[in-house]
Amino acid sequence: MTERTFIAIKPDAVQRGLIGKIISRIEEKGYKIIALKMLEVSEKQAAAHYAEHYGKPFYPNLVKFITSTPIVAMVIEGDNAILGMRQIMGKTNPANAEVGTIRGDFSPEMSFNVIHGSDGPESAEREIAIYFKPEEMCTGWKTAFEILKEKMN
Ligand code: IDP
Ligand code: MG
Repeated sequence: MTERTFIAIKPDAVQRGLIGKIISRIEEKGYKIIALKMLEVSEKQAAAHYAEHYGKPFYPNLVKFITSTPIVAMVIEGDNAILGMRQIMGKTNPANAEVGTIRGDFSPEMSFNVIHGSDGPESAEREIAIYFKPEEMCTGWKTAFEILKEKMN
């Protein structure tokens, strides 16, 4: 099933010059980037994004971190893209993330785990709406992968 998921390249990865490498992994997998922008996350956006973690010990630092330096926000579309992106990202704690995943390859630490990805259809819809307007979705084009699949139908 075609899904959309919200992905953010976090401030640590932006500062460490990893934007290109992370985007490459998403493109190489065959997913479609239908929206992309760099932005400074506002306090309001941070609170909405991480509402589920409000009150946890790491919450204040999480908000401080996500609002500290720009992020690169994206909407990614593809077959089972929500779980697929979580697999490409690797486990939340990079120390436990498999080698070959983005977190496993690019970070040793939980607080600097380089990428965010929605964890289910409801959070994807909610998170996309925090960062993007519907008219920001670029949907009127086809990837080479989509064209390839169409030919085989
Ligand atoms: P996820 O990013 O893999 O979905 P969540 O449990 O939703 O993981 O946590 C959101 C973010 O909060 C994590 O990506 C990480 O940056 C941070 N975080 C989660 N748990 C901890 C913790 O125990 N210590 C420090 N930071 C944490
Ligand atoms: Mg999460």
